[in-house]
Amino acid sequence: MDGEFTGIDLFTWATPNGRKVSIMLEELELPYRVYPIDITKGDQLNPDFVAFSPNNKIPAIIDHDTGLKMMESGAILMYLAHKTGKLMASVGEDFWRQMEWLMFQMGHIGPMLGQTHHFIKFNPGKAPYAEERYSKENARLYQVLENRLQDKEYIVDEYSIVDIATWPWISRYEFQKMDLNNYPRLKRWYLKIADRPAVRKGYAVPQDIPIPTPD
Ligand SMILES: N[C@@H](CCC(=O)N[C@@H](CS)C(=O)NCC(=O)O)C(=O)O
Repeated sequence: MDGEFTGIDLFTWATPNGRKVSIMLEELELPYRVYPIDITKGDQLNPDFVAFSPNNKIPAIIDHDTGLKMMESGAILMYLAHKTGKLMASVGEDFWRQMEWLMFQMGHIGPMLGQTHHFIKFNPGKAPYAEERYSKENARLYQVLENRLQDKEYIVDEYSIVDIATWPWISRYEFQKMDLNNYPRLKRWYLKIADRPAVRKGYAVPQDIPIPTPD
């Protein structure tokens, strides 16, 4: 049973941060088991989960191969890339460029777009100042990515953990009331990644919801 399984246990929900890790596991073709943590019902506060995810958020993993238990999606992506030697450059300029854009995702794209979801999608009309602030910031961040993709297929040249970390947040463009047609390079990047079989499989964890497709 547990003693024989040497893959990864993934504790997740159908959100951008959760999908980063299921997409990564699909890309790497690592064996994994899914444990849905329903954050709408408070599963993330269960002490058994908080024991290895002390910020009580998904995603988190347990690697039965190494015994490592870990929270924070960016750290998990780096761990899995390091474990397999895939989807992250080895130390050198490309590696640091990937770290730069991974930190940009973790520090800006995730937290700011998360606030857009909170105020614009789930609580419209309650806080006009916050709606204006986060929709402007959302558009500004889309433009940063649009500029970055001007002469690049992926955010840091090769497809990497940076794209995997960023893509699920852009897949929520409808929640953010953003029109991808105003960002043609970002739209091209989005559609190209959406077409990857591993992305389609990882997106469907833990619930099979269709990937949004812009007109
Ligand atoms: N920086 C964390 C953020 C994780 C996060 O915000 N997870 C959300 C879902 S996307 C969550 O678990 N929310 C539950 C809660 O806030 O109680 C990461 O990237 O893993």
